[in-house]
Amino acid sequence: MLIKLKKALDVKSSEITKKEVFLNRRKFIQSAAAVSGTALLPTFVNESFSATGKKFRNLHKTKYGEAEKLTTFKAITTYNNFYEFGTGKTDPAQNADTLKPHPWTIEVAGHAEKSGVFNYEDLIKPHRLEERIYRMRCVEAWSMVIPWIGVSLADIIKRLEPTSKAKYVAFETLVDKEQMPAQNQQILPWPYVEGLRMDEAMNPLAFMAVGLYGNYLPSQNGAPMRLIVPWKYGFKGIKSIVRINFRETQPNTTWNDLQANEYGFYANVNPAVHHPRWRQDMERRLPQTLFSRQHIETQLFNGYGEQVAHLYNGMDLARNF
Ligand SMILES: Nc1nc2c(c(=O)[nH]1)N[C@H]1C(S)=C(S)[C@@H](COP(=O)(O)O)O[C@H]1N2
Ligand SMILES: [Mo]
Repeated sequence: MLIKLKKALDVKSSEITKKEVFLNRRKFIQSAAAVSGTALLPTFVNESFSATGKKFRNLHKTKYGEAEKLTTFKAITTYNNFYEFGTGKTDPAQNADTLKPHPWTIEVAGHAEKSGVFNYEDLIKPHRLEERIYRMRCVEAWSMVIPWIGVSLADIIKRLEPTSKAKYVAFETLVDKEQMPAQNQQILPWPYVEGLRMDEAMNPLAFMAVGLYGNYLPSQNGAPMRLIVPWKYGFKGIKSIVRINFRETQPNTTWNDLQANEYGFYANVNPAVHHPRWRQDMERRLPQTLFSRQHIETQLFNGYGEQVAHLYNGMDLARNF
């Protein structure tokens, strides 16, 4: 049976008066301990993952993005979309210090052999830690080049052993009004949810980021772990993930639920398919200055077509946008 993780975590110590609440909390702690202690998770110790605020060590450099000019750390960490902390671009950097990314647990549910509640360290640690420089393109027509640290999403998924029934994988962000104050407002339906078709999730480019510029993810960028799908618009890159659910049917996604005619499930970067309210064939590469507007042409699949175009063979991308 899967534990209602959020219920247990939402309980403030001042509210733990009823025996029932106390027992639920105990149950959660025990089950989390049971999962993290079992043999299914190799207890491979990699100090580079210890959550002490130290820089990552043993980083595997990859070929991804070698020739790219990086966006500044300042722009990457002060111009954000993370509506759980407000809708303004500078709100996340100003407000996200209420997030407590350590300790962190992730519930794995649905059609997989290894379901249950995982500690963040147990989910991430067994995998090779890589640096990958990816171009990121927001649906609002700005873009950045970000040196992410993280692990291959396919590696994580393989270890969770999805069954043949798993055709999609869905992700959910934390819901906690104290850690994410803008969740007190009905800006979006919470939790923020996203998903991928299984073959998209297994593509070698799909990545679970845990850091950037050699350090842990700043909270405003989705600590402690967030999805990176560089050939899709930024909103697919769901932040601060607490749940991974292997499904037989296509999951709901936040922006598609909200405005289906503007935001599709696939959300592949496509200069030929415009958003109803603005064009998608150009983008502003951040940071912009007065002297350099940095307007550049948007590329199909954000320039990653060679690696991902085959996933959409035979699909009409203007219909499946
Ligand atoms: N939980 C959550 N994830 C989210 C969002 C959000 O509002 N909430 N915004 C998305 C959008 S629209 C973009 S462009 C990227 C921005 O990521 P960045 O701030 O790290 O550049 O995060 C995505 N992930
Ligand atoms: Mo976005």
